[in-house]
Amino acid sequence: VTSAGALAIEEARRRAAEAAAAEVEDGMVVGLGTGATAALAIEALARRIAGGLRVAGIPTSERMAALATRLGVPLTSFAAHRRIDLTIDGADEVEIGSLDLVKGLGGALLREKIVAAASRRMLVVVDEAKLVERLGTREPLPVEIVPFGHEATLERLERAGAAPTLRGAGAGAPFRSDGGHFIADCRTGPIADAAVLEARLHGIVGVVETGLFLGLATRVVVGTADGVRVLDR
Ligand code: A5P
Repeated sequence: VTSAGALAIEEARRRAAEAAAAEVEDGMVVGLGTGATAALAIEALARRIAGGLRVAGIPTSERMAALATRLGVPLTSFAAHRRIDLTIDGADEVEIGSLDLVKGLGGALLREKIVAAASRRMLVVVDEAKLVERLGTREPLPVEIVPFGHEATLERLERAGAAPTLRGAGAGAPFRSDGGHFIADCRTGPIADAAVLEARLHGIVGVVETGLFLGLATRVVVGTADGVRVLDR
């Protein structure tokens, strides 16, 4: 991607992030997603808060908690709220027909999924390049696993046909999530039946969570070169 191309992608993502942040209403508890596009949504939300909007955010990562705090977005937690009114998060892949997602390239999939599952509505903010006909086409599927015994867990993933690579292992210490877990990036190829794969992966001991977000997104806001396209489930 050229720098002009990168700028165009950032602008498209910003359009999506701003359209999503415009859906936040006074008094809401808002789930704050993780990643570059979700960060743009937090920035847009911060501008609305500076203009008088009152909301409280539940962040999906330590990184986004720090960003929100720096921008003056008040934070809350599950200790105070079991339900979240609206979550705005990015995605690595969006399946056009189902609005099912692959998430977790940013390493925050576990908290993201807990927040999404507790949300009345989940708005997903992406640029057009994230749209796919079938999940697993463009990106590996991140699977969060427990460090203890991870060698055995990786073998089980391998035998399940998931072709896992331990994230960061080549660069010395493996990547660790906010929860202290490892992530296995699985080259699944196009996923014919995501629900079956989800059940199979959850059946493997040592697997904490997968990056498959099935039936969770209520709306996908796609930033384009000249505006936004809204996909509803
Ligand atoms: C974080 O764990 C991911 O699920 C992100 O939502 C995803 O990586 C999207 O991030 P970008 O907006 O940076 O592409």
